Amino acid sequence: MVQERTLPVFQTSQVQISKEEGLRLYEDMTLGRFFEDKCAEMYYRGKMFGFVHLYNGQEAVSTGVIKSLRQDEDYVSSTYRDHVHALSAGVPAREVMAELFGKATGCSKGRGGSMHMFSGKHHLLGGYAFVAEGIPVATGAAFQSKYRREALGDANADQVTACFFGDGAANNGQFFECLNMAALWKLPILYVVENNKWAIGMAHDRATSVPEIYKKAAAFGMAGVEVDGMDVLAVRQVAQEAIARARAGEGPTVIEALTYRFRGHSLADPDELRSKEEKEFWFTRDPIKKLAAYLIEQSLASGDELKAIEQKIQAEIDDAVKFAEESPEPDPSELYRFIFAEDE
Ligand SMILES: Cc1ncc(C[n+]2csc(CCOP(=O)(O)OP(=O)(O)O)c2C)c(N)n1
Ligand SMILES: [Mg+2]
Repeated sequence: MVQERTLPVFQTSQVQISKEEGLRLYEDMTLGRFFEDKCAEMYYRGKMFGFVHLYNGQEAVSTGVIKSLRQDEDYVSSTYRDHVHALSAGVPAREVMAELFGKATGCSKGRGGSMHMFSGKHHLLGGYAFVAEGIPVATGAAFQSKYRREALGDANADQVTACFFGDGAANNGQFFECLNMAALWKLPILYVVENNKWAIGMAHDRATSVPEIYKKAAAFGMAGVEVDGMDVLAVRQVAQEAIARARAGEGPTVIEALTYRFRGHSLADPDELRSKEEKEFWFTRDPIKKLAAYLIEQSLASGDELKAIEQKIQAEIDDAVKFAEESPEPDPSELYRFIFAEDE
């Protein structure tokens, strides 16, 4: 039997969820899953270049947090595993797929690729290829909201920032430096650690002295919570509480979501280091199946309704691939555009 950290128990009776909200969460997670599966297919068919890191298995974290934010107002920052965060934040599948194909219609104008999704319109601050690189950027975004509200008197500047990163990133210096500043200045930010147990081939428990990352928040006098990252309702619950705290000026939260990636580190990884038993343990906790079972059991949705959502999403993804394929390459004469910010 594999030694797994005990997942915190979440009583679904604690949540009241409407049918509409349940289906919205299901749709967003399905979009993330199907999108990534299509990426794998396109990558192996030679349509994408460079490293591509997929998010399969972790969907409950993106959906549970980002769908609790205000779309296009609150801020999101990500890592190189960023396609699904971009989709949850509202970036159209067409633009994410076109970015992966390196096309001019991509959300980063084809300049970024898989690891650098960006959208000013959707307040997506970027995917970042350097481990922990997004943490200071997100902390700065949270600082500007607070500065505009308190120093410049802009009452509308109550945006919250959600900063996503992995367990490996939580051993980097930026994590500790930013936690210190965020707590000191009571910044409106959620540090969402997606603890999927591995940093490429380094097991989390072998790389850190205190594996419970959420406990590190206490050293800064900050709220820290652990959550079952395979349960979207649990993630949503802790995210809503943390967002409410942040918006009320009560400061930041570290959310450690215990989760697992169902595929290798990147599509170039043969994934030979993780044991079969460990993978099985987590596959049985598939967050999408879990939500589907809950919706059906609570009579919030029928199997047919869920199937209809899946078909709609599949059509959206097929359309995204067609759009990406038919889109133009960036014009070489525009090579130096978008290096510095411009209006559009
Ligand atoms: C500063 C830096 N050091 C090393 C790397 C190489 N690297 C890429 S991904 C990765 C593992 C990070 O793992 P984690 O933060 O747990 O995220 P996950 O891949 O599990 O989502 C490493 C070491 C890098 N990209 N940036
Ligand atoms: Mg990891």
